Amino acid sequence: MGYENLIYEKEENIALITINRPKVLNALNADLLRELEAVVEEVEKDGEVRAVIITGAGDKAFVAGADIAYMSGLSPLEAKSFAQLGQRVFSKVENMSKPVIAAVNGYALGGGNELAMACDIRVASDKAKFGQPEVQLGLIAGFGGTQRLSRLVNPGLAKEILFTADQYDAETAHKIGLVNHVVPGEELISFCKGMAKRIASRGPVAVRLSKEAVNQGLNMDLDKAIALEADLFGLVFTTEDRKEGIGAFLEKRKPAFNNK
Ligand code: DAK
Repeated sequence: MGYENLIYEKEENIALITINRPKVLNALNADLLRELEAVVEEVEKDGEVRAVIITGAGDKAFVAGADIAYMSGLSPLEAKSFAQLGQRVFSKVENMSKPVIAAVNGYALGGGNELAMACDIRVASDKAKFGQPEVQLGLIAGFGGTQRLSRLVNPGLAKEILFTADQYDAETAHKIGLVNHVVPGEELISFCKGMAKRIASRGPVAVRLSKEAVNQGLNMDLDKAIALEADLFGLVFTTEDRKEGIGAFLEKRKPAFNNK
């Protein structure tokens, strides 16, 4: 399928999705969100893809938030369905069976930070800036930000970020645990591709079940989450990939996983 607001590329078993509205710093409107939903569904169905990278077009922004001009024309009911659309799409990103890396190449504000937080792993360019400026517009975060932020960084920091609308540089975002790594801007995509390739070389079912264990476990009591891990551990023992991975180790060769 062709996309107008994003670029979809596939390099071997890595999918690269580039949010592409650079004139408005890749701000999110409903058309873009619908395309993001469609590409996520396309990637999810594609058995060849083992890892996904999401980034922004240009060197200035990952995503500078929801499109303020677009939002200004919405009725309350339209605003509700826009928030529901964003929440649905970001949940799809979060719950994809494949790992998703956000390559944060610049501003990640409001909905942009919320998109990055819906990804599994965040890597920032040293020029990236993070923040939730909604209160400056008289809004609150509408795409899951209040919840994902307070789970990722401590609740006090999340509240400070949400209440002040301050912008945070990449080093600070790293220090508080919002991003995993900070790399020079020109190395961002190659760094993320390197990580995606390492992930893609591991047992795909095991990677998928690891993601499921973390995501589902975070919403459970520890006892139930540990029980879920045991169930998934049992499940992974039924796979051909488990036989291949252990066999390859014992035979001192590289595993050739087949995602079964
Ligand atoms: N929306 C629309 N256009 C944007 C934009 C945005 N979020 N961010 C930037 N642009 C546009 C600018 O208007 C400008 O357009 P032209 O004037 O050239 O036509 C162009 O991109 C370049 O921006 P600047 O000229 O401003 O560039 P600077 O380098 O001077 O500044 C900046 C960069 C990122 C600091 C600045 O652009 C900025 O502050 N942008 C807005 C950041 C922001 O407040 N983002 C929105 C956060 S609120 C909800 C659903 C969702 C949400 C909430 C509720 N419900 C429906 C309930 C989420 C809301 C948000 O994400």
